[in-house]
Amino acid sequence: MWVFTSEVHQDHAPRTEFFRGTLVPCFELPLRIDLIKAHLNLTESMDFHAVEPLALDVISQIHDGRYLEFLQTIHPRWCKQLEAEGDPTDPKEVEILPHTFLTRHLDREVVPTSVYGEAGYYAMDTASPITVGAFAAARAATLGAMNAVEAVYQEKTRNAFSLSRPPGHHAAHDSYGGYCFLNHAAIAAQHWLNLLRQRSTEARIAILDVDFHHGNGTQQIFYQRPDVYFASVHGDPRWAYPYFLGHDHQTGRGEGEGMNLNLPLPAGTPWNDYRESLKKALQGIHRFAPHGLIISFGADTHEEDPISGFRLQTDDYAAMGNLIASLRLPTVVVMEGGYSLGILGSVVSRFLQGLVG
Ligand code: OKP
Ligand code: ZN
Repeated sequence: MWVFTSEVHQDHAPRTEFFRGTLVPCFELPLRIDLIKAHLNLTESMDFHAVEPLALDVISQIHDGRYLEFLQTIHPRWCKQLEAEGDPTDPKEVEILPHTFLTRHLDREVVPTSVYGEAGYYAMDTASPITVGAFAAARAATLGAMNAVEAVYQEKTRNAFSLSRPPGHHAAHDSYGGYCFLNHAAIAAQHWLNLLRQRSTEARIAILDVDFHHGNGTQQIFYQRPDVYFASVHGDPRWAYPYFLGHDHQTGRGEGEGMNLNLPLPAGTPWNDYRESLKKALQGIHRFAPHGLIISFGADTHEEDPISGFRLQTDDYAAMGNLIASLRLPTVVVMEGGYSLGILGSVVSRFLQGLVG
C-alpha cells in the first residue's frame, strides 16, 4: 500500500464550529492525521511516498470557477472587511463561519457583494470554518489523491492511500460544508478518467463512500454522468447529517440514471447489518465494471465516534477492507472523516491491511 501525505494540512487548524446550537471546539483537527500517520508508520506494508506536484487544472472540471475564486480569496477579503469595521483581529485567528444562507427556489441567484453574504451563498452549514490556511490544505489533500491515482494508473502499486485533511466528500460543484472545500475523491476520479481516455474511449470509475455521512458533494457532482458510479452506505439523512441528500430514491438522472446507489441505515447499525448493505454496494460496482475504484473512507462508522451513530468495532474494519478487496480493482483510498482520536489510527490501519490482504 502506497501512502501519500503532506504537512500542509497543519496550516488549517480551526478552533470552533457550530454544533447543537453553540460554538464548540472543532472535531476536524490536525491531530487526526498525525495520529493516523504515527500508526501507519508502525504498520507493515505501508510505503510512504513523497507527494509530487501535478497540474491542477482538473479541479476546474469538477468545481465552478467563481467558487474556486471564492475559496482562494475570501479569507483576506473577509479580514479586510473586519478591519474596515474596526475589528483588528489578527488574520491568523480569523475563522469564517457564515450565518445566512441561500434561499431555495430562486429564479436567479445573485452573489452578494458583502463577504458575509458571499460566504453564506457558497456554504451549506455552520460547521466548516474557513481559516487562513484552509484552501492551501484542501489543495494539498487534492494533490495527494491525484498522486495516489497516478501511482495506481502507472501500475506502480495496486492500492494507494491519500492520508489528508480537510475531507472532501461534502464539497459539491459550487458549495462547501461538512469541513470540506474541495472534493478530492471526485477530482481524483476525473483525473483517473482523463488518464484512461488517453489510451481508450472506454473509461469508467466507481466511487464507494463508506464514511458515516452521505457524500452529498460527490453524489451531486456525478448525478447526471454515466462514467462515474457512486455508491454510499451511510446514516439515513432523515436523522443524520447532511440531512438533505442520501435517500435511496436518489438513483441518478438522465445519462446518470442508475449510476447512484444510496444505502441509508438506521441509528445504531452494527457491522453485521452494515456488511449486508456494503455487499449490495459492491454488487452495484461489480455490475458497472469500472476500470478503477476510489474509496471515500471515514472512520466515523465506529461506535466511539463522537458525532456519528453506527456501532462498528475496531476489528470490523479489517473485514470491511477484505470484503472490498474482493472486487479485485485497482484502488485509491481517500481519507474523509473519523473523529474519535482514541481509535482513529488503529481503525485506518486495520482497514488498509484488510484491503491489501
Ligand atoms: C464530515 B465528514 C450536526 C453537526 C454535523 C458536520 C459533520 C461533518 C462530517 N449537528 N457536523 O463526513 O466526516
Ligand atoms: Zn463523516
